[in-house]
Amino acid sequence: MLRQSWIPALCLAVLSTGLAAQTPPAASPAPVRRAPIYNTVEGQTLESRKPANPNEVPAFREQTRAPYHRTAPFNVTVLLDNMHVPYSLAFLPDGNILLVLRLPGEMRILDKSGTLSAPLKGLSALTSAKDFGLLDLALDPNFASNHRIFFTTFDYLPVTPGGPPETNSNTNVASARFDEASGTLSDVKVIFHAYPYLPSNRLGGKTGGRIAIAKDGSLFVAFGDRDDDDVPWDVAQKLDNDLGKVIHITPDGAPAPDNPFLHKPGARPEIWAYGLRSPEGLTFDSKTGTLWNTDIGPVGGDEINIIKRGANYGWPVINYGIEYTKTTYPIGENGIRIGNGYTSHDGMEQPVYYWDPSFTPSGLSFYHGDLFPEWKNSLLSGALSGQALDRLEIRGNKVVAEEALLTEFNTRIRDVRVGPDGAVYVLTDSGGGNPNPNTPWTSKLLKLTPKP
Ligand SMILES: [Ca+2]
Repeated sequence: MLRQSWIPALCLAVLSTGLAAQTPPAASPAPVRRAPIYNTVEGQTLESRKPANPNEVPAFREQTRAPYHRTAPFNVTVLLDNMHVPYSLAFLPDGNILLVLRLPGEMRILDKSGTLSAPLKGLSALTSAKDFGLLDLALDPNFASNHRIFFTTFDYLPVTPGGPPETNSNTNVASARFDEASGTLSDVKVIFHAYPYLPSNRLGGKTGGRIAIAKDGSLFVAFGDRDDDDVPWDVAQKLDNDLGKVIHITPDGAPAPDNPFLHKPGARPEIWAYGLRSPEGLTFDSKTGTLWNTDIGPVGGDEINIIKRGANYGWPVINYGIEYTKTTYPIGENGIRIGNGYTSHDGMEQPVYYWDPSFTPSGLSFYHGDLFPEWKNSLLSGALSGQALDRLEIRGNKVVAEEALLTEFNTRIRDVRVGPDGAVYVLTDSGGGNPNPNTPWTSKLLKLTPKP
């Protein structure tokens, strides 16, 4: 596969103007972190590295290390370059793209000619005295008539000498009316605050925030467990909070009427599913209505799950893999196991698939487009540490083949979306998890189309 060499001159010329408000710092280039070497021998496992814990046995044959399958080469067009941390996008009915930049929390329009707008006004109602960032974005299924958008936000703390100010926050779900003709946002409001609010030292990590909208307009949103301590905490197993959960709410932010724990004493009524660690991908298969999720686990335990009503996905009681190196543990040659080392337990769901060792899956889309016939029924997952767009062929809700794409870019991939034209749009992420003035801004929006 060859990266297409031409980049529309107009696009780049406009980009340098459009991103003027996001002036990149003068930073020395970061060392290139190469993508892992994936095995590309047809039929052999794509993953060639050693498992994190060689003693673990998957629950079924297709649960990990799928065989590689090559599909046809394609063209890659760089639509945007030199961005900081783009996070998500949505395709508007008029053919433009609404783009979200995570920090400093901007939405911009990329129009059909390749012109990127200035940041949309109207979000100041959410920022008040705090700094904030944006995460995912989704259009109401009836956007063409009601112009409603949904997005997730979080407050963040700029790195300041003398320590951060105290604040309490968590991931939020917000809505707004977006008028395409004037490019303005109005009626901007938070419709849901994830519970509990957390002290500042727990902000920034495992925000989750991915949104999947059902055909009835209700929202499923995933939140991470926000844990940044040495010892995994068990909030994901408790129903009195929204951490490590998928919630299900109406467009107004109320618990959906079919939620499983509406009448359970002590349980949050918005919870749909629980036991997740750091869910970074959430998408519907538009044909089957199946809700797919990627959950970043410990080393060798990154998961793909099918999210079901009321189900428990096990974290941190069960998981494949070993914990990230923590200084408070006695660290053996192979690290330490999770909890008591269980990978299965009654009443807890097995992942459909797990990557071993780490892949750090991110944004997720299901492919049913017409441009890539070979990709039909594939789950497309971004990968941060895996530095790939992973194509996972799904048959009977099992992964039967895998193909790591875009590895030649040697960069983290944050999100993937299938356009109305059947092309695949990919956001790369050079920015790391938190604002870092020394990180070069080289994130891109890529468009994948078949070779003619
Ligand atoms: Ca799990």
